[in-house]
Amino acid sequence: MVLGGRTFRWGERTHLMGVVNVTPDSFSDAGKHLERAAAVRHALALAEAGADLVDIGGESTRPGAGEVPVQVELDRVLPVIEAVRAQSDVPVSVDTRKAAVAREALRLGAVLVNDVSGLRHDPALATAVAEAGGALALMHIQGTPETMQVDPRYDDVVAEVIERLASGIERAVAAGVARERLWVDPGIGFGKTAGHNLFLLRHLGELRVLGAPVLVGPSRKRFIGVLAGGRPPDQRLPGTLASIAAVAVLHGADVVRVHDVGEARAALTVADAIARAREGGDSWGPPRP
Ligand code: HH2
Repeated sequence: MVLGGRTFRWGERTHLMGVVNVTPDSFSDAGKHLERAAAVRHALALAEAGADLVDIGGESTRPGAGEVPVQVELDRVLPVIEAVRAQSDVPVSVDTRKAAVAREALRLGAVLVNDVSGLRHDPALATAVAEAGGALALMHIQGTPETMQVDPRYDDVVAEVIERLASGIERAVAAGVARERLWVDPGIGFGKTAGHNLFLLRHLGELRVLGAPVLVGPSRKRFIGVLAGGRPPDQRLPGTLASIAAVAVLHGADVVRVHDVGEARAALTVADAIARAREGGDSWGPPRP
């Protein structure tokens, strides 16, 4: 798939989406990049470190977070998108649930809209993407960020996530988004217990029935801190790298959304090579079937 002038060859390797939070309250890097220049510097550094695209967001969706007014979100993300587009050819995605923000971001050159509500928050978002000919990542969430971690329950987490993503795909296509420009994401940490997250990561490959590239974002999330005995977000890099390497070897993800791009790139180079190793030689080839 060609996105923002770059070709993404699915199956060849795990691609990297670098996280740029222009927010005062994100769970992992609160306020570090709220200032415009800092956010732009950070995005350019992620591109330099090997990000295949950078995901710029102006609303935290951490557990318990409330909604940010449209104008505030626009004021946070648009100048950053504009500056990154002017200074780099790295493709830009916008992390938003709102059609108004998506529309303006696409107008300024963003090529993908990353909607953590999977079109549940603002159905007009699909139309905005369709009109711009953009790509759309649909993420699964149970509930809303405000309440999602209260008591998440599923009978069959993998099947229910797939079913909801499938209905999101149909709604996006009905609104005019090209099917081949849709990505899916199981929404690690969005209305899920640690057990649900681990099971989804283990079974990520099953999302392939949806016929769309699979994006996943375990980076620095709470379940990693819990497994490591209660580490805070800034000490969750080793666990994050283990999670994306595991997913790469299991052939689960086409794109991983990470905060630490350079480290993730180094880890995935090894994990991708293991996943593609061929017997009796120094080479590795296409992924095993
Ligand atoms: N996770 C977060 C935000 N956006 N988008 C997708 N597609 N998948 C994810 O797993 C995902 C996402 C949460 O991480 P972060 O942006 O660092 O935190 P916050 O929402 O607090 O800004």
